[in-house]
Amino acid sequence: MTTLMNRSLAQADPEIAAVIADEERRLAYNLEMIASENFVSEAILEAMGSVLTNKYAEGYPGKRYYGGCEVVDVAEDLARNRARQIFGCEHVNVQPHSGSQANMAVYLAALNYGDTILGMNLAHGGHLTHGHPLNFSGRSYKIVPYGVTKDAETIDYDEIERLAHEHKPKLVLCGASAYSRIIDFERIGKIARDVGAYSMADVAHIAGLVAVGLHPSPIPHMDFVTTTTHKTLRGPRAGMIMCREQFAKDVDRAVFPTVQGGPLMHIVAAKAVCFKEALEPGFKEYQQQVISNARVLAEELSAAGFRIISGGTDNHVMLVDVFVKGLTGAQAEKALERAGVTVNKNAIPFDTQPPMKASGVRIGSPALTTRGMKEPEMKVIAGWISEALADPESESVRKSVRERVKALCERFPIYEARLVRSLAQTS
Ligand code: DSN
Repeated sequence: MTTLMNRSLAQADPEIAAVIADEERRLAYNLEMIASENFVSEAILEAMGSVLTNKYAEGYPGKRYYGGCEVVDVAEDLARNRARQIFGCEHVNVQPHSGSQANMAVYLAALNYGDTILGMNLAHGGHLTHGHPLNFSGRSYKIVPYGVTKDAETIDYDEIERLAHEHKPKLVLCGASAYSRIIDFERIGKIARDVGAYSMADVAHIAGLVAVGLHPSPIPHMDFVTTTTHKTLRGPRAGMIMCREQFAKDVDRAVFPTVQGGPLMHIVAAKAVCFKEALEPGFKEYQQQVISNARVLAEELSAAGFRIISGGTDNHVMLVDVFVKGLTGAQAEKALERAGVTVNKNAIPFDTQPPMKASGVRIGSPALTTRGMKEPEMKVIAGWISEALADPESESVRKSVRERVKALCERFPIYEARLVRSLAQTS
């Protein structure tokens, strides 16, 4: 007998089933090049869609406020132990629902409202939660922003040092959402120590590279390290905090009960799966390919006349100045979207355009690399980007690039079985 409890999604809610089928189709036939996005494995999707979503588990393994937590305790311990093994950190909290909540918990653990934070300016590639005036961080703390140099467009470490001595912040923050160069965590950690400040790195973008040693680790140099788990780390959409043992209790208390209530145990379990995948040899090969693909893309776009901020990339992301070709970032984003290439408009350092227009687009290689694309595909795609942006209003150019994008996507399928199933259910 069919009841409220045993129907398929297509039977229970055809509208949402159609949304999911549409999204599966969008992912399958477009080139996902948003630097902060990726595709999780089938195993991670399975963990996220599991019965663990039903469990309340406020507290931590062995010390919960609810009965019946003996099973989910195993999942959280697996996640914590694997994260420690990957990153070599002393303490880890795997409960933050997001990067934003991970950062909020660190601020609450380390600071009082009104304290001074030295953080990277969003307009120069920083993070929203590192002190943007409209974000809780900018509203709760006194923010002193630092940025990149005008000539090299790389982090101005001398400025950080000068500002740290001038403002005596209580926390020095680093980590970026649109920065393509290696970050010198050692130097920033030392600057923080020299002025008696705590230090924190948000490695959300580069966590996967750090996990396999392809970007220097912040762990030895920073008091706190936060990350999301869904970007290069390729796990579920969520956050995590690592810290020195001396801060463990304060961080745990800040996550629960200060910022969050019950953890999302299905997501915690999915993080454990993500970390297990990150410990496998294929994960390092994947990250190496992410970097190689980004490098080739940057070289090809540069050869096509675009300006790559800082001249290139050492990681998975690049910031491309499209204003040199007479387009705003918003126009470029739209033209590429219509041609089947998904990117986001992004301010470039010292941008002359307002944020909703911007002079650049941010492009990343993690998701395409997950599909199995390599250097030859990057060269072809760079050519298509250039073609689509050379004549952004042309319907024939858009159509021609769109068709080639679709054909390439068909050669590198993603979530194929899901797509076939949901198309069958919703057609
Ligand atoms: N919003 C995320 C990004 O796209 O990079 C993190 O700030």
